[in-house]
Amino acid sequence: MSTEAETLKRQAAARALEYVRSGMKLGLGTGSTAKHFVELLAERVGEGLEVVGVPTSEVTRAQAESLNVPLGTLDEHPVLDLCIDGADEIGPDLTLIKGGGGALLREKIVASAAQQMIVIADASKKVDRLGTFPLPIEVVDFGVAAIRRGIDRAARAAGCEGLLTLRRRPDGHVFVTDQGHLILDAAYHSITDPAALAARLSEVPGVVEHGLFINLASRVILAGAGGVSVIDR
Ligand code: ABF
Repeated sequence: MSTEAETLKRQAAARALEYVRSGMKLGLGTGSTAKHFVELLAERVGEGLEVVGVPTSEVTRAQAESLNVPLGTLDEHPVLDLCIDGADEIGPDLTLIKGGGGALLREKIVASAAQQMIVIADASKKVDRLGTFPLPIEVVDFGVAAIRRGIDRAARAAGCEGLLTLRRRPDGHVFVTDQGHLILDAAYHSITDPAALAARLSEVPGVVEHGLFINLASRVILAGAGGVSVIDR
């Protein structure tokens, strides 16, 4: 990732910090943009800001712990004030594809528990139609061949067709999520009706969660060459 892209991500993260107030309970996202946010948040905590973070992944937990950001669990804080997270694609109506980092299940649970979800991203993530980024689908580790067939049927009913690839780690081992599941990345290329696809996928036995986030993000902060913009749903 280029230095310019990292600068943009940090700018988006810095703007999101403006919405954080002392006393808030915060969902902490996963990914390189969310990582910038946690770093900047930690600086403010060092200056006296009082917040409790609920991380969306073990990676974010480790980062926040190492920076002395106070953490809690969703069981302790089932209602969060704000969740700040990145995204892989941001489409019309702030519908998202998430899960490129493999944390979609916890990300969706945490975002759903928050009164507001703010997405931070560089402007390249904004698209007119979702689907160029493969849609991550988290599945259980049982009967994966049958689950694949179920996903294919469900996707076709929603007008989508594409190859499902079992996600692997860079070392070749199968990628296992923080919750012990597998991820199939679906190359649909163009998702014309995200809500229909989301509903169909959720009905497939063995699908734990999918990376379509619908009606969850209420605000997107995008940083691009022309500056930072805020889009509200
Ligand atoms: C998480 O991080 C994910 O849901 C999404 O897959 C990813 C975005 O990563 P980055 O900020 O590194 O582009 O929020």
